Amino acid sequence: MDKMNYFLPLVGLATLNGCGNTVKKAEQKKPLNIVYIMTDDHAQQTMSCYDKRFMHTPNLDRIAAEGVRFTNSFVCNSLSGPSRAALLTGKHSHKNGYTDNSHGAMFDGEQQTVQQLLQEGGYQTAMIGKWHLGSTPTHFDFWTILPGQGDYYNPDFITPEGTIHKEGYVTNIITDLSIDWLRHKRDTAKPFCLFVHHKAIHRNWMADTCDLALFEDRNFELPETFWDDYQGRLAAGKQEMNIAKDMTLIYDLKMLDEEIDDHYRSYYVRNEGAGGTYGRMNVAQKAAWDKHYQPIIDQFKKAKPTGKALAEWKYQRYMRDYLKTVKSLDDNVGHLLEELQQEGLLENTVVIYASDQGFYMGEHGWFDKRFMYEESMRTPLIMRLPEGFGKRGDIGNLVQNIDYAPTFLELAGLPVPSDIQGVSLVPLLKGENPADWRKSLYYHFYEYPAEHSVCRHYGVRTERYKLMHFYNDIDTWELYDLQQDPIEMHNLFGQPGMEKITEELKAELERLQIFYDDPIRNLN
Ligand code: SGN
Ligand code: CA
Repeated sequence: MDKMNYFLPLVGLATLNGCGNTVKKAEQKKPLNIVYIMTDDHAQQTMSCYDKRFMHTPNLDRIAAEGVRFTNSFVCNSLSGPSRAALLTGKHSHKNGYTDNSHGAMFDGEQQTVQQLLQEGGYQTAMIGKWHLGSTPTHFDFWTILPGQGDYYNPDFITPEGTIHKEGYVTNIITDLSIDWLRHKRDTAKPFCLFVHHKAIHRNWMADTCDLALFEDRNFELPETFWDDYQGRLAAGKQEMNIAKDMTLIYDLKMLDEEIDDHYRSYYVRNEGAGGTYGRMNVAQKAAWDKHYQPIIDQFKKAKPTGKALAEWKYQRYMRDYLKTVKSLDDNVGHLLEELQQEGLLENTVVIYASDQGFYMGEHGWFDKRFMYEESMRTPLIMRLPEGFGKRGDIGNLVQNIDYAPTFLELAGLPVPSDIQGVSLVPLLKGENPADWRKSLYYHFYEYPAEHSVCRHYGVRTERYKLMHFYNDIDTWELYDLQQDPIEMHNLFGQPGMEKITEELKAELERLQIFYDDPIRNLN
């Protein structure tokens, strides 16, 4: 690809040539910057540019309106660390070595990464926010990261100089740190790639105190699959991420009371170390929190819902807390866009917004992610594009998070090494429709046995079908026709009439496993 295609002309600049004549630097181009904003567990159902049912997200919508919205954007392994490793390497989990979040997992930062290639190509690189890869970040000129999952309130951050503590709400702080880096810390002579990685909207969905009152008057319709009984889907029935059964009253839903039982209570109330999500708040924050939640706790104790009523009550509380947390995120994305605009950076910066994976907002009765089913294999992906990129509106091609690294490299005018497994999205951003674009995606989830008990599985997704194989302590296959059954309730595997498509999809799955060189394959 000709790198000059993606660089913007520097207008009106004049210089002296070797003979002392003034020449217009018509050929000189201004390199593109990249701002990659990633949230955690952000369901595209709760972005109004994707889905208008729940809330309005004007700032996220602005990114899509001034650029593109990918309507078929997926991850390769729906979990934080693996998704981040895929982002940084452009490779599937088995190739970058980071297959799950299990305790002690360490990303090998010595391997080839996109930030390393950008840095070697003259870019400044910065990483701010959730890192979640165990090891110390490599090849960033600047980094300030949350330890592990980080905290919503008064978070600590790890920096090359040691751990620092910040008072306040994490989404505001990550935005402030990013703006501070843009304004004061970067070398303005160089192009940059800034990774802004939010903690929000991760469990336990804690909003900023200023947003607590939002959505309290709303009653959300239950998703049509809320009461799913998982018939014909063994692995789906074994999970432990069910709102009715597994969502906790204190830790998840903030019903802090002596009479309420919750084995996760200490994760909420302890006041030292990471994770005491309520316990680590300061006096003013706790006062605002209690003022909001105490009347809800009182009401809950009075009503004492049980059975189906309790499940529905939990769903409403979950939705409200989650959406409040998104509100702050959307506001902060707005602040960052404003900053880029005011600094005159928007004209040569590509702003990308994605999540580390999708999330269940009650579909199949669930919260969390992990499964290759649509809600969690999908991830939002929108990009604000400067002039010079022809495409606006929707892009429907099948894309995956392994494609981000090669996209960044091509935006920077740098070559894409042949061992990168993803494909640059730049041709799509230019409005091209490459005839040889991929027709299927590969997925592999490994973290089992583990929290939420989602069995290991791999699979293939084409535009119309999905074939999944759950393996390890079970051996089951699932097949969906996404055109007929977009909510994936009818497992067609083994049904009469499905023989031919099953055979084709199995062949395609094997082709992908060989193509991507996954050592775990052919498990029949
Ligand atoms: C934590 C959460 C889980 C979540 C994982 C992975 N439990 O362990 O609910 O699935 O993170 O999430 S909690 O009790 O600590 O909230 S990921 O996005 O980081 O992969
Ligand atoms: Ca996540």
